Amino acid sequence: MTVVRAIELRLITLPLVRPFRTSFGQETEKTCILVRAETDDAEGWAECVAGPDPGFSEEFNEGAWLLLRDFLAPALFEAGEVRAQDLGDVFAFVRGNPMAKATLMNAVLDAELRAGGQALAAYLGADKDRVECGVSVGIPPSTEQLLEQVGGYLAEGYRRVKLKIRPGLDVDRVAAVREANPAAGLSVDANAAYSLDDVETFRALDRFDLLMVEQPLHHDDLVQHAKLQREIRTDVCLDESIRSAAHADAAIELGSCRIVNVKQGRVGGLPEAKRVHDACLARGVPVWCGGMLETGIGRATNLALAALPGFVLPGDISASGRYFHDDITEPFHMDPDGTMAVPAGPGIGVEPRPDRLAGCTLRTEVLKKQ
Ligand code: SMG
Ligand code: MG
Repeated sequence: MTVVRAIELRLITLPLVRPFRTSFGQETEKTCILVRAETDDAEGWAECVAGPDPGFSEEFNEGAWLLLRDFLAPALFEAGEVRAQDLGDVFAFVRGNPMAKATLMNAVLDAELRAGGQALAAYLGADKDRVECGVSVGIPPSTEQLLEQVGGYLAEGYRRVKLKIRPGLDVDRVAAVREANPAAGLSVDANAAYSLDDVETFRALDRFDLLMVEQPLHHDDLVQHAKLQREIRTDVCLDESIRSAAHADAAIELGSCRIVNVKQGRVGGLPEAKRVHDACLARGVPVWCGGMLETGIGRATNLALAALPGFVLPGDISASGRYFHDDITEPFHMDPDGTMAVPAGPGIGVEPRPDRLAGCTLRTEVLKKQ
């Protein structure tokens, strides 16, 4: 148990190495909130996975900032002596907003683990010290650029390449990538851009031996996905639709997917992410760790999560250099065998570099316990 004395909110922005286009928008910078929690014993860091716009989910930076400042941080101060694992209850009076809740929870957990000298991966129950890396490729303007990017990533050693698709930029592009890379582990992610009227598109994708098709239909759907999964051979993987372990249970029960993408921010923090993992492991459903173009802070968190035993597929965990020329932490590197080391130091095992942090900060606000 510890008392949180202060919370620092910080909005940061870093240019991306290349624009990242999905079916719902494009990002050229990574702009996100970092939280630093100061307890009696230590300080902890966490990154909010929301972006500038409510495109992936209803959460976005400015909304998350207000929620953290006006509701979650005051509730945390009011709670007095806390453990990170109890914060789900402390924050239960706020409906939804899992990404904002996860951020504060993770910052307190990081402080707690640093004070106790325990690594996050060990705390979560990890059984590996390296994880398999995959890479997610945005939708580039041309097929030639797509082939060049995919070829480059495969040459670097990535064990799986995920192609973002949207209606009209799907079957032909996947065909070209498959033809050029017959043996590569390939998947696609539609970010909810299709409907059941598009079943022929997914039947056409069945030809390419994809590892999975991720979130093809509506972001809040389970029933239509179950219908689609019955119509196609490729495994459906759900991302946006899985917001809790209860959703994972329901999706498996309904047959909505055969694989689950776990993002701690999307499900409201590491404890719930572990429950999603446990639910899937118990039912023999493979999971993998999703990504939200995180800086080194969020990447360290993801690496610890991905080290749990049920994470049996390569995650959207790539080297820092795939996203940023100059990350805010020491950069994460991938070995040529396509794996990355899980941080072993206390907590998430990394901190922001102070000079770099100052250089990319747009705004800071410090909230103090009265
Ligand atoms: O972190 O490498 C990464 C990006 C992984 O494709 C990725 N994330 O739907 O899975 C997903 C998307 C959401 C990010 S939108 C900015
Ligand atoms: Mg996705």
